[in-house]
Amino acid sequence: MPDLFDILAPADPATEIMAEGAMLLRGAALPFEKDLLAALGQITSQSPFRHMVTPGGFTMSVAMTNCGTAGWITDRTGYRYDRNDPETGRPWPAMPECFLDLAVEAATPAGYPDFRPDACLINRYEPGARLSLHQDRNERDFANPIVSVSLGLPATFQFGGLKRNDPVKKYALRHGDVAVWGGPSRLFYHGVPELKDGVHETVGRMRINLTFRGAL
Ligand code: MD6
Ligand code: FE
Repeated sequence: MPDLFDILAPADPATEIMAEGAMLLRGAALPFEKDLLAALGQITSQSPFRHMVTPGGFTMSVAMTNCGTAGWITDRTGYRYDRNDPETGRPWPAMPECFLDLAVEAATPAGYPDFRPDACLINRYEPGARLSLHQDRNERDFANPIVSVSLGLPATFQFGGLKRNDPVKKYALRHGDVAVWGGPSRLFYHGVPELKDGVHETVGRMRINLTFRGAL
């Protein structure tokens, strides 16, 4: 028989609500850690991390690659999804099964059981790298959420609102945390301030972020 505390408490103590439609699942990627890191090595041996250039001409401090049917890219002509890696001229590496399994397993309790990502943008932060406040709006259908997996060094996640100037909340994202993000908060501004230096015992001197999207 549940007591009053069980009824009032969140269903899972490892779950935090960031906003309507946005949820943080602490440690949800930990059971997948070994498989994810092995698959990541396979991906980056085919499509290595690279520092892309923004349409404004700035080289990003975060290094990126992709897997899946489409990959997110930026160059002097703009931001977009492309089926091919512009560095190799070949299709992006396929989405590994463990990536897809984790994305579906995280999206389901967050309220998006039908999410099937076709793209995964992979971000590598070395100490000092940052991602300024932005919206994710290059995807075709905003009905799809984004599933975002943190591995390696911890980072601060800034999470604002629909307007660039809306106040931001801050969340510490640690190894294994998964943020699922959609519905009314799908277009909220967010960013990652400068990564602090450190060494993670399995990932090393970096943070890796996997963001799964429905791009096409
Ligand atoms: C990062 N993430 O965590 C960058 N975008 O390194 C993102 O830009 C992001 O985490 C959309 C939804 C979730 C995210
Ligand atoms: Fe983003």
